[in-house]
Amino acid sequence: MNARRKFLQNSLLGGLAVGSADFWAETFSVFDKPEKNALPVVIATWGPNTKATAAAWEVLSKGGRSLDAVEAGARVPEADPEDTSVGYGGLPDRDGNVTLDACIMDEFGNAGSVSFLQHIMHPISVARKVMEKTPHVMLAGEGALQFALSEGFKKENLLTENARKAWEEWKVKSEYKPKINVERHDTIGMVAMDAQQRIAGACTTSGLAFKMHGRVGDSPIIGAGMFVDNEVGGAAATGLGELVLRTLGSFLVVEEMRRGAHPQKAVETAVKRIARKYPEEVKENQVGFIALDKRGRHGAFGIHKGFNYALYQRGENKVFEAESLFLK
Ligand code: SD4
Repeated sequence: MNARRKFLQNSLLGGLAVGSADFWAETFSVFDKPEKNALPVVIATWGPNTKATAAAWEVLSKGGRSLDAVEAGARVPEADPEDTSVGYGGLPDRDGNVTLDACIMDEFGNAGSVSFLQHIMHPISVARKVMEKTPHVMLAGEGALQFALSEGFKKENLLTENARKAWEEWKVKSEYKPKINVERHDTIGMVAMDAQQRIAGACTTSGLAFKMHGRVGDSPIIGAGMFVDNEVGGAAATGLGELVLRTLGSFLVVEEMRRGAHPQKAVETAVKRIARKYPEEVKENQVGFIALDKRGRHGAFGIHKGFNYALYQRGENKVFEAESLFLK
């Protein structure tokens, strides 16, 4: 709905006091008009995900729907055995099980998610089925697996030889302490807006390497690992999920944009919130956010240097280094 129509509707409803701060925030934080040539657009966490943004662009450039684009994009690292943080080839938990988390949202605010899912290469597609075919938002563990099998997904061994070796090496000391530059945080979080200005998001991961069996991170939690509101924009997170879960980071980013913040300011606010609340934990842990607003503007920010992202817009698929809170 464009801003003027919404304004009229709200005036007719008469319930809001015109002129109050709330009224203006609700009505005019809706950025109806995209910037010049800003559509379509897709943004994803981490540089290697240019392959994923290219797959999403395939859909978007043909006039396709953003939901199909983010699903197609997320499936790329899920099937890539070289990607040790997502799907097939993902590093296992401390007992040697590859357990996967994913979520997806469409332009209507529908959401689907799976957590602690094993043996299925494409959790993002299972999450989409949860959204479209069940009355629920999230399925976990055995139940998610049963549902996937009933939908025709194949049961597979996702532990590659390389991942198994890495696990064997880790077992020698069995030390678990997530650290920047040790974990390869390359969970994919993705937000896309299509030519019809529909916004969708996806997030998929094998979670932290060598985590406790049963641990679920931020990535499948709507509002933590990813959030979309088609009136405003979308956001996704990567890094130490516990920090994002406690602050509901992606939701915070979208709400900041609703209040009128540029996506860059919104992601900075979310990172600063985490740093203020958990000053000790942020010294050694990374979190990064990406965001996209209704006008096609984007933002990205990390706690530490080293967070990068892929952006496909105006026909160009590029990797950018994000700025960070700590400069070293
Ligand atoms: C998690 N946020 O499970 C994810 C980890 C991550 O690349 O980003 N890994 O906490």
